[in-house]
Amino acid sequence: MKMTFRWFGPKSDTVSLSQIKQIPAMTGLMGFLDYKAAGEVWPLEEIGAYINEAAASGLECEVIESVNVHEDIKMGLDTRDGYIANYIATIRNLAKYGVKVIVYNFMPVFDWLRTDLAREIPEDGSNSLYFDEKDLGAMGPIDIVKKTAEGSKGFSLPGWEPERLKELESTLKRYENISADKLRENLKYFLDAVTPVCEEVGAVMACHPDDPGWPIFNLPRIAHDLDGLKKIVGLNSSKANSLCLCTGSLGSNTENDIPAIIRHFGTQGRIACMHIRNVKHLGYRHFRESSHLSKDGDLDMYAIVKAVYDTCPDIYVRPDHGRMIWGESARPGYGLYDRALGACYLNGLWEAIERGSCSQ
Ligand SMILES: [Mn+2]
Repeated sequence: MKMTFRWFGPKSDTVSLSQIKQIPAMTGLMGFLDYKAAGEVWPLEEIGAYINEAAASGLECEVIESVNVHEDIKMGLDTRDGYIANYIATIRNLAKYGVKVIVYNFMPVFDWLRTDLAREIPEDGSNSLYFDEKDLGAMGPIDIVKKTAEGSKGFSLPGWEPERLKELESTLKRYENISADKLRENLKYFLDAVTPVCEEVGAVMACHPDDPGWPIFNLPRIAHDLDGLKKIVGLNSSKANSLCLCTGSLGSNTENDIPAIIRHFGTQGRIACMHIRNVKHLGYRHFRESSHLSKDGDLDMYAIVKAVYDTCPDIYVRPDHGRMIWGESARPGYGLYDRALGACYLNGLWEAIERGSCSQ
């Protein structure tokens, strides 16, 4: 288990590389260039600047998280080949700097969604990301973008700023004719094109699950349970068609048995990396993110780490979203303190499992 940390780069992260390096046993980053739009080629110089800066602080960067797939690829439009060519150029550029895992998602229209980015946890006064489907009411994505423009607290759709409202409307319209099977077909087309290049340069693609872990706004979603992930792995037999299992995303859905999912794909060598965090279920499609500790949430973190230890011990992991604690101001979910606590806790579980296994 290689412990890593997400870092948004010098211009947009409140956390410094020296702080990350001081977290015990932190070996590297899961890199994130958040200013790159989906479909762009990432130039060598920009990749090099980020990775060299990490290396100067003693941190590796063998995982990159934010090479987003252009919507035209997900929708299977004629224009997709150009965007796939750009994606391949980016894969080649990343590999030149030693990147081995590229995390992507295939969620239509938007990325993750929450209904409150800073919901206070009554027990201790900290706050965390929160979702309650009831808060959405009859609102769809368009209403949320409008609300964001009005400055309403809580709602935002990452990647869909109010000035892109027109584009959002036409994209949503196009998805009315795209079923889950069609979306999978489009993913297969993408994977068939990029995995040979990944094999050539020694990298893998790692699909991140839907978040929250069920379909929303009547859009097709294909990556939120064991069955869906099995179908994705089955689309292309290359080991470069891999997964980034996110315990918080999958864990938002109470139906998912996360340790069983890890064991299933871990034994097949199809997990490249993981985001590990805990969630507290508050009701039907209603949850908040908790500290990483098992007893603070509803996921069994011991069983999760044990499944990694038993089936895929060499993967990259990172503590995922943390709560906002100790008065820190940072990007929601991405403060220093609670994620550092999470990394220490996960490493502690690992040490206990490892030592326990040796003495048997
Ligand atoms: Mn995640």
